[in-house]
Amino acid sequence: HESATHNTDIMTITRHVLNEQSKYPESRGDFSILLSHIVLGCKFVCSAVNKAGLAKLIGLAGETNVQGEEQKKLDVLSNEVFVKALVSSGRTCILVSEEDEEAIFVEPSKRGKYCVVFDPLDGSSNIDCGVSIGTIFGIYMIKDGGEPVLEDVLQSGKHMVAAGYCMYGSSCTFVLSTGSGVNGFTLDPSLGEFIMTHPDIKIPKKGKIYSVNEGNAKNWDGPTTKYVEKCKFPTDGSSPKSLRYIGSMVADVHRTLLYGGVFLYPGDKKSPNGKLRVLYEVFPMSFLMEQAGGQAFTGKERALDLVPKKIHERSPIFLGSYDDIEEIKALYAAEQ
Ligand code: AHM
Ligand code: MG
Repeated sequence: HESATHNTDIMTITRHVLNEQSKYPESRGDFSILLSHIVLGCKFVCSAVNKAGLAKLIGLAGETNVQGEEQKKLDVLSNEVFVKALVSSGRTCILVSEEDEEAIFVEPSKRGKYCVVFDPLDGSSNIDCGVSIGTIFGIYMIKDGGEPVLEDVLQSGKHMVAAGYCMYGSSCTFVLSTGSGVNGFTLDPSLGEFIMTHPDIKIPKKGKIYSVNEGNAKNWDGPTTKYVEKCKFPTDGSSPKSLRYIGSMVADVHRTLLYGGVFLYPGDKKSPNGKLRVLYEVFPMSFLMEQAGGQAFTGKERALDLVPKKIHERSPIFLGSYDDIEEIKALYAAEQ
């Protein structure tokens, strides 16, 4: 008989993905193998982040990343771990990392059919004060039999086959979509396994929270300014929304997914394309939002329709609850 106090039927992330893949008779387990290498990278980063203060892993590594920012040692370490884990999976052919200026083409003997775009450690300015940070990734597949070319990753986000993130917070949480809904898993440190804790995540249709760096307000465009004004001074009799902004995309998006509301990083006069990177920040989060029943919008179009021209391209992004994003879309439409 079932144990009264313990859940004895444990749904690990590996078991979940194997279950999902078994729906496709042509599946040869390549995706499960790829994902287990991504999960390994996340477990490593989780453990490194937890020890950051102790092990003196934080601090500058004496290098700058491609965007010219000072790079923390943990960023370098995380990037190395992910690149090595992905290459050694034997299932990848092109890797795009926030930390590497050029795309990495995997040597032919280790190639597989997947392309992985990722930010190994996003929100790194938060490391030193112990605020949640995360890894974000998206996965594309190359055309059958073809030589991998950069165009394989310069595709719109709707062509991703999977996307997810891992948040290194008060617990380590892995959120994944393979295109049929969104599921959340929490690392059980004693088992070293991610266990399903948030099955079939759906974002509330409308939320009570907005999340934005309001310090940029003086340079915002009309629709963004009007929307945030509406959040604070609603004219339809509803209550004002609460503001929550961590400044760590994974944490801000994770809260938005679970509690509802909107996360925005708009373009402004100083940075017309905003700050967040299309391939490994905007696309994976937009993919997850849509899969959870929400929406993601660039100010011009559905975010997943965007076709990037460069691997480190940026785009404004508005994502979250379906109804809240409808309001933002209406404000942009009224500008036309
Ligand atoms: P990073 O890739 O250099 O860590 O920057 C990305 C981060 C996101 O996690 C977050 O949403 C954003 O930058 C916050 O930016 P700002 O400090 O301008 O509000
Ligand atoms: Mg980043």
